[in-house]
Amino acid sequence: MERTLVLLKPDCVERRLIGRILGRFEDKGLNIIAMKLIRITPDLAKQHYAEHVSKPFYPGLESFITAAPVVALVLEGLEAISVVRGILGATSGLKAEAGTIRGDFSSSRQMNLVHASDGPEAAKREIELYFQPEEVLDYKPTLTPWMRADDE
Ligand code: FUP
Repeated sequence: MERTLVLLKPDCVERRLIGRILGRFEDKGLNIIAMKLIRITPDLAKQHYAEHVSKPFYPGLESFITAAPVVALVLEGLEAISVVRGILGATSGLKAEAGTIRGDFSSSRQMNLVHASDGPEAAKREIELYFQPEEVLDYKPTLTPWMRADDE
């Protein structure tokens, strides 16, 4: 099982898309094992986007990500990191395929609605950035035997 950090960004919250986007992850069979509504501070934004801080687009990205609350959550599932990135689609909503979240709901590179970790190291770092260990809940939903075979 893998875990990944997902953010429903300010555009997702402001556009009242939280429920529909969470529904896509639930429909897929991913488990929500942590979740909260928070306001990202400039300091947290710089930590989250450390690799982008020196890039020309960073000031606009920071203004955007701090402009309204976000929903931070941890999703767990088989190959969750790549599965969730697939559900999101390409970074730009203009390039993302129809059927993906960004392909269906976004026409922007910056306002692309959802963030998800891009690999195991990023997932570990980002989950620790947003959640205390006790906020991440270990449980096995009762539907699990109807979502995949025991040996998968
Ligand atoms: P992703 O991994 O899909 O979230 O995308 P990146 O790590 O490449 O980019 C991080 C965020 O920066 C994305 F949400 C979009 C934003 N971005 C811009 O706003 N302008 C750019 O030119 C590139 C990325």
